[in-house]
Amino acid sequence: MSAEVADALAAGTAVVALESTLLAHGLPPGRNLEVARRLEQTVRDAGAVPATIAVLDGRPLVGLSPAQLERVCSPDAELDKLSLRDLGPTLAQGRSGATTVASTAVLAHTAGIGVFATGGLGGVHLPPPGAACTWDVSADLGVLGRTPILVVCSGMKSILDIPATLEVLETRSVPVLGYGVDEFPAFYLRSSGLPVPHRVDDPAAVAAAVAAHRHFADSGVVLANPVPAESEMDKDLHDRLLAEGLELVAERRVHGSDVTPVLLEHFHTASGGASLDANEALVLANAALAARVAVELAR
Ligand code: PSU
Ligand code: MN
Repeated sequence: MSAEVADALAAGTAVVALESTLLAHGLPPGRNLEVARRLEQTVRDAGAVPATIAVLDGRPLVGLSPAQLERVCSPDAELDKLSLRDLGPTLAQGRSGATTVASTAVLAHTAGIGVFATGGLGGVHLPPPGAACTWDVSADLGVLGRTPILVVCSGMKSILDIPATLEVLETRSVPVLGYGVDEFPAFYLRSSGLPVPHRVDDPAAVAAAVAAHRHFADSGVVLANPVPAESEMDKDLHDRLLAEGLELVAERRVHGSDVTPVLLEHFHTASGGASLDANEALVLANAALAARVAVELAR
């Protein structure tokens, strides 16, 4: 743990965990460092301490120095994408990697952090054309079922089967809250057309729901915050790029942990920057909201 994060936790100050896969594998080099710095600043501006999480040279780090943040965002770092299953082998072998929602949630909780901001949750993948079922279900869901942490996100990525993912979250007893909305968001789009199970309208209401849930269960809570309206992608463009992206994944036989980065990359290169703007705007909004909720919870 960085000294700053350790001091904040000891003093009971609000802390917000941030993940590194969205930086290293979800955004292009250059832009990622800018976003990483703005995310940390956004958390500070709202009165909380940011704790970006990654693994460098076999050490799990909670809270990065400016140089470590640069390394995570550098194209030369060639960081692995670490889900929870990869953490043990990577630490034991002294390797480096960026952490997903699953591994970040566990490291954050182990450190004593209860709030975490990201872009989009992993979930149940849509089968590429021609495939019936790939069994590609993100480890994010299993981890949220047994890790008491609040994840602030813009729903799950729209490249996923959203109704199926919501069903799995229900099975795992993970409460899903919609922030100021009645319809569940879909990452690049403000609505998936599906209703949110519970609507909340301010940070205090979120904190109250999280605290009440804690009396009964050790599962996580999802707070779904839609992309700001001015940064939402055009729905037709979105649907076209998604169909193309799924074809591409099937043609190139991409599978496993490469699917999400390949689909996001296709959106970013083929949308003329629109998906990048949306992705950046939504993670920043989620970091700001996470910090406000963390401040409420720390009261
Ligand atoms: N949010 C983003 N971009 C991302 C991710 C989230 O805006 O790249 C990452 C998270 O780390 C999440 C991962 O855990 O995508 C999901 O990967 P998979 O589908 O392989 O589980
Ligand atoms: Mn997967």
